Amino acid sequence: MKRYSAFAIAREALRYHSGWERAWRAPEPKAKYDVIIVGAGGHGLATAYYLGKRFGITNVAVLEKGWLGGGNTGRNTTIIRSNYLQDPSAAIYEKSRSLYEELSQELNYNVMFSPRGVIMLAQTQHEVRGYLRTAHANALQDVKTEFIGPAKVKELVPIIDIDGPRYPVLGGLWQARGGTARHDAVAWGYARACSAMGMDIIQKCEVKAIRQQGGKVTGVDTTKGPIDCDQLGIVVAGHSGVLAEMAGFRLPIESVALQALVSEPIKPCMDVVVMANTVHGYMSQSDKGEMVIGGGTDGYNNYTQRGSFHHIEETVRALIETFPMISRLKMLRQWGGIVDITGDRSPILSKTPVEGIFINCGWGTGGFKAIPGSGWGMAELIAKGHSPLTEAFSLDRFREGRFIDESVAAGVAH
Ligand code: FAD
Ligand code: PYC
Repeated sequence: MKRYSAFAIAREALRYHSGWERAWRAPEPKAKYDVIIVGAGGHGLATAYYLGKRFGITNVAVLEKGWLGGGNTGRNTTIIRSNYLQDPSAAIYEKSRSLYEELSQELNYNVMFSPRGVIMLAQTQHEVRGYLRTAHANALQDVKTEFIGPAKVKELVPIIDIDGPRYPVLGGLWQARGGTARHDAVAWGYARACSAMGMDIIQKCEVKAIRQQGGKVTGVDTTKGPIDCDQLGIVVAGHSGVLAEMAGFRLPIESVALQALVSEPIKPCMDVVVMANTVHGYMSQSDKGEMVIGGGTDGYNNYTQRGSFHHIEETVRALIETFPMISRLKMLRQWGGIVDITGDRSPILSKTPVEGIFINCGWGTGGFKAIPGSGWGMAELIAKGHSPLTEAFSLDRFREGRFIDESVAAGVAH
């Protein structure tokens, strides 16, 4: 893989950009791999990357039914933060946030990590108490957050209406090193690095069945034919239940649509990320100037990558209460993704009842921020059979009642 650098740009400028190579290869599948990962979203690609990088396991295929990054990874509002409540969550989300700090250098690919700061607004007394509790927990976990008052919120976000008609801003949970990154670039950067290690990323290759013998996985049947493997990672977000059914077990998970929209581009007006969880909206401004807006999940299970219409109206109406200026903006595009939600709003990173099959899912409305940390831990789980980062997130917790309740930190209305 040729390194991207200022020197490379200058060199290619002089030879009419004829020397750039494909970012990743487009191979046909081999008959067998040591590890197959199903799903070329951020989590699947990061898992493959750290398998190679940390454990030298490179006979790996990542199978993707569509195009890589075309699932939730390329559809989210890119918010990165680690202000969760419980210790196992703080560990994996903060590991992830810290990996984001260096990810562009690590992958030699600009993922445009922008630690511009994230505020979760407190607009009810209940939220004030919840976020104060989180700030105290984060202090013990060495996650840098603080509870700030309304004056400081106004200073950070001049366009906000602190005295909103229904829900005045009472303060907020502020994480100064939270922020955003370019979602496609995260997938593309990991894909390029995986391909450079010799891994095969195979797009338009849908897994249709999972084969096993004597309780152990032996391979998958795909739209490009059968492929054998010793180990299988299922990393398919909203389709996790479908793949689990192929393997013969059930997951405590629901799939629903979550949607987002962007406005026309405007001049810079807000240089932090704001989540207003009581009124069900969150907003940041993209580098192009568009206001990036998201709302709550659909109230019923579905597999549409669109979301229900009334949500657009509700999200915009809610945000206008807190940001009156957006009432004058035209909205340009809207889309949805299928998110995989567990009862305790925490992910599942786990072995499964089938030997050799591992599952990484349940990131729900909040897994973009977790991509590097999840890949780091999941690779260790597959390579070594256990990982301190993933231990608490095993499937057993649902049987044993060890829930990791993150319904406040999840932030998005479910
Ligand atoms: P995906 O990116 O969905 O990848 C799974 C892949 O599996 C897909 O590409 C799919 O095509 C493939 N697949 C499925 N079935 C098969 C099969 N049978 N064979 C082969 N391939 C298959 N998180 C945040 O942290 N911050 C946010 O601001 C944020 N905002 C969001 C806003 C929206 C509108 C949405 C929808 C989500 C948001 N999220 C956010 C959540 C985040 O996007 C997801 O948690 C994360 O992207 C999940 O990544 P993934 O790799 O697990 O899944
Ligand atoms: O998890 O921070 C988050 C988030 C914001 C919008 C959707 N998810």
